[in-house]
Amino acid sequence: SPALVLLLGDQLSPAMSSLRAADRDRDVVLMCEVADETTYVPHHRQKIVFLLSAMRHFAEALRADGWTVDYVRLDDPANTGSFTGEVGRALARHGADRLLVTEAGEWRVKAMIDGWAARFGTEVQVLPDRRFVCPLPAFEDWARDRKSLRMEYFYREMRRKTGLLMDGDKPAGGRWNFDAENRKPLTDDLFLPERRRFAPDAVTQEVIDLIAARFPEGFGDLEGFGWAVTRADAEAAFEEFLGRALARFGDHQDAMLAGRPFLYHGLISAYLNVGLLDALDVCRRVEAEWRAGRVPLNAAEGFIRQIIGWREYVRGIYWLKMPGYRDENALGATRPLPWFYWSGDTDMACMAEAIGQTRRHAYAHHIQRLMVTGTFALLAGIDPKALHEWYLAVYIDAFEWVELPNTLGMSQFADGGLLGSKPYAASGAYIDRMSDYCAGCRYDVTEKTGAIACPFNALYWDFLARNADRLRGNPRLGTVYATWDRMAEGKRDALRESAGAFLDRLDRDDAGPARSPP
Ligand code: FAD
Ligand code: DLZ
Ligand code: SF4
Repeated sequence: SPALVLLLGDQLSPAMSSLRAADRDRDVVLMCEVADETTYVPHHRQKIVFLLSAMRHFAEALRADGWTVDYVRLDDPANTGSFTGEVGRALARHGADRLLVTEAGEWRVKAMIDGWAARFGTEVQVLPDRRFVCPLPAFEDWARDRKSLRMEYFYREMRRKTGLLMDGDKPAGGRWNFDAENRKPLTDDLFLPERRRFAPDAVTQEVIDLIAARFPEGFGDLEGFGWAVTRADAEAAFEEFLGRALARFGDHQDAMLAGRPFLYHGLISAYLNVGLLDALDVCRRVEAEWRAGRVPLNAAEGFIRQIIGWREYVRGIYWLKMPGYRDENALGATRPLPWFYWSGDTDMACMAEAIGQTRRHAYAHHIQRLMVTGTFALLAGIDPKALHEWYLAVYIDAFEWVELPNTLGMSQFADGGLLGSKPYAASGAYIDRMSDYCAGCRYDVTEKTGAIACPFNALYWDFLARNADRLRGNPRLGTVYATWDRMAEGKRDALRESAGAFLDRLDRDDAGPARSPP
């Protein structure tokens, strides 16, 4: 009898270990669109369309390659709506006595899979996900007995292991990290590459219609969907990035410009995360651009560090620390997520830009996520779990293994400093330095208190004062606490009053008729 090969929606690569272990002439591949996966957070509708359309295209590619694919559609009347229900039905349908699956990317799904052998009385073979440079057991070895799990040291090991940007056993250019060169702001008159939009084909259009009908009030625009949904198009998108944007990626990695959502970023996280692009391959091609003299080293190094450094590292942290990790709340933050995170309706120009483009494109680049929506939530004391569910919902690339450590750890310091050595707290001055947002804002970034003062300014000091017991001992915050202590008492009071008034207004605006996520 055949084995059933379950292929999850973020496993769309012919290199999956489950496919490698299967027999194309005998076994059946199961792919299923299930209601539970489309609703465990209120996903951006473009994210659902991207996943389902990429799944449908990949199923066709597998069939063309000789596989038997059993594909269950979301609107199939017999669809039970869950992975467990669909695996149960398919095992019976095919008389399969064995299930093959590559390990899931999310704890929630892993927990389901762990229950299947007993539930179905079937052999369940869970295979490692080989799409990553660092296997999970190797990460555990690295983390064991280490007091501090800093990304930088992990990254150097990954450089040595892959040989990327290495000259013998030395880092190319004599340094591991060129981040100090990557903090240049941008001006609007610089050349900005146009980014290609992939117009929906008939398959994608059918999914768009399905999702529009099913989630009429769902979060996020559907018009303008332009993501690649096949390997070939994801390749084309990456080629375009190599040729037109990579050279400036490093210099302007942290910059932000109003009305320019993409700048010199890769726009490839979603493709990497679902298997349309391969992480190591992408890094090798970026290295080749540098070796050929077409892009500077700080661009190639910065990009490669994000992938073999941060991306691999956060995955390791996720599996090391789950399931307890998602409940951590080291700063005891409890404020509900403000409604404007969903609506975009706020008079803070930086927040309106970041949230507005998120609604339009299911995309914001790293500094917008970290230093705008993330920093605001940190300063305002937003419940990290509510914020986590927002980030998991709204971005095209959001899967819990990568999103949760970035949100809870890097951005909110809710893990007490496992990921970052200090909280990413900053006043409006940071945003003003790195963007052109403040010029178009009703608030004045240079004012510290009062009705027109930039809210980030007073919130910044209020955050430090509120969390002094927890943060004062942090050596990297020594000088800011010294500044706070030296401040005249009247000035300190005025800052805290200003912050208090802002937060009261925020709570009042949100206290109207009960609002739940779309
Ligand atoms: P580029 O700027 O072009 O970077 C290149 C690649 O590096 C990305 O495609 C991505 O694969 C990788 N990368 C960069 N930074 C990180 C990082 N911090 N962690 C892991 N990989 C990284 N990334 C996701 O893929 N999914 C998420 O759900 C996600 N949630 C985030 C939530 C918060 C609060 C923050 C601060 C960051 C989050 N990131 C997430 C990381 C990062 O913001 C995105 O990977 C990046 O913005 C994707 O756009 P890009 O492809 O244009 O990236
Ligand atoms: C995100 C998502 C969505 C929206 N829909 C599906 C789906 O219908 N079928 C599917 O197999 N996967 C979907 N996914 C991705 C899964 O949630 C993701 O593969 C797992 O959570 C990773 O463990
Ligand atoms: Fe954001 Fe403050 Fe600048 Fe307005 S003034 S855009 S709120 S940082």
